[in-house]
Amino acid sequence: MEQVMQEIFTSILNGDNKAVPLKVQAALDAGIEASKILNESMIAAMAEVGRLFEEGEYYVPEMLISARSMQAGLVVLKPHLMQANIKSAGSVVAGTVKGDLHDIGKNLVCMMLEGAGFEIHDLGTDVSPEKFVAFVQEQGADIVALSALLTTTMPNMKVTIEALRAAGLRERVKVIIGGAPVTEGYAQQIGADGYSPDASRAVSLAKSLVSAA
Ligand code: B1M
Repeated sequence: MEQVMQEIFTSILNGDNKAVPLKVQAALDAGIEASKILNESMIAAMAEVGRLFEEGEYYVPEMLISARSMQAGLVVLKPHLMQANIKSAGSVVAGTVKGDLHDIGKNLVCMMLEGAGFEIHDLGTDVSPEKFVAFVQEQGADIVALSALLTTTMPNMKVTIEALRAAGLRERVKVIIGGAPVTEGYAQQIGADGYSPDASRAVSLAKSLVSAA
């Protein structure tokens, strides 16, 4: 790994939210592609944070400060991840499902969709099925994008889809899901319209669903 990439990785592990944006900028200045910085340094660092947590070397506070430093780096990276796109590709209401506070992956998905021309309404984290339903009812959307990082909160994706159905809105929107524990099989099982393993493939998925509608 180039030295600056290694330094970003280490700064995220250390939760150094002053160093991370500076080093991300240095990597960009050195001509390293934004997607390479994201995947090979930043997302890789968060995976390592998860491993250290599993092994009992990191606790929740360490995970949290690493997450904050990752978010600080994403601020610098954002304009470089987004491609200019003038016409609206469709509207998306996004959120991390009820009970779940993880938002880095969801934020990345929103960022990439926005960059691809979608209009984004980000409801944040811990979003109840009722809140998604109310948004679709009041403002409408082409796509409902649900993220979950915990096996215990994944079932709330199903509950959200059922709430949309109960409100008579299911046929009006496409539902896409993702997040580390989520799989294609789970998406089929709960009746989602699509699953994406990462933020860039969420863009192609969203585009294909909107154009097929
Ligand atoms: Co927590 N956490 N966490 N955590 N956390 C995980 C998820 C965990 C795997 C760690 C571990 O044990 N190895 C584990 C879950 C175990 C499980 O359920 N199987 C875990 C746990 C247990 C917990 C707590 C329960 C810990 C506790 O309190 N004892 C607690 C739960 C709090 C809650 O939500 N109610 C908790 C808390 C936290 C923090 C708040 C400290 C912090 C989150 C801060 C934040 O997000 N603002 C945190 C963090 C940082 C992590 C890890 C280390 C990193 C997550 C991350 O940001 N990854 C994580 C370990 C890991 O994932 N390996 C872990 C980087 C991000 C870019 O990836 O979010 O996967 P990800 O997004 C990807 C794809 O999944 C996909 O695109 C993105 C990349 O392109 N994607 C989508 C995501 N959403 C999508 C939606 C789509 C499509 C694609 O369409 C709509």
